[in-house]
Amino acid sequence: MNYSLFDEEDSAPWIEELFPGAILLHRYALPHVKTLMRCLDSIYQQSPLRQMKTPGGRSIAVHNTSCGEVGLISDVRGYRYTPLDPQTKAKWPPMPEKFRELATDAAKLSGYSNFNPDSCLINRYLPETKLSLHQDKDEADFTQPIVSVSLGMPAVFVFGGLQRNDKLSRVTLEHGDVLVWGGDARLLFHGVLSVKRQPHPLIGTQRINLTFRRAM
Ligand code: MD6
Ligand code: FE
Repeated sequence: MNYSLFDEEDSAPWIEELFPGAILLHRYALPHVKTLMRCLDSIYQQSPLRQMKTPGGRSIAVHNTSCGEVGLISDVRGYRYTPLDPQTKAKWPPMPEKFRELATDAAKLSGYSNFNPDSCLINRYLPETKLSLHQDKDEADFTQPIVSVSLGMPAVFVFGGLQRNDKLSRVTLEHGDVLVWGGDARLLFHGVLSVKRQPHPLIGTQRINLTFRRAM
């Protein structure tokens, strides 16, 4: 019996439309995971993961950093994109070409042929970490989608409508899944339920989410 037949890198991708404009490319990033992780190591050395403060002054549970021309930050003055990392006071690390390629290829496959990201937000979830329901509306151009890459432990992504209290649907985002979030879905409320401890053989006891955006 050759168990390597079941090597994760071999599982074929498939496409699912969750909502008009929201396309889930199952396992699409699997062939690129090792490269992505190497790039992340180098980004962390330049701009480490950290916990930012909400405008209300509380620590955000998710650790984050950014790469690209601008990065998303949060502090007492609110959420915004900045060209400098407030912690290092230097530019954010450049977006690796491999990151950009993966994001624009996924967007193209989903019908967004002109996606041109200038920012990638990197979120790290440890067990019991969640992300509250929100809309992504700090970007300049809502005709550009957001491309989201999930790595490591699975998480339940919830999404609703244009009002915070609209009915919610759930979908599990697994290691290697790419979610393209554009068109009529671009401004839907969404969040991530508390992540369960389910250590991943390659990524460990964490979930990493990359969101590529056209911010400016
Ligand atoms: C996450 N993702 O998956 C959080 N936002 O950890 C997001 O908040 C998100 O996946 C906009 C578009 C796609 C996303
Ligand atoms: Fe979001």
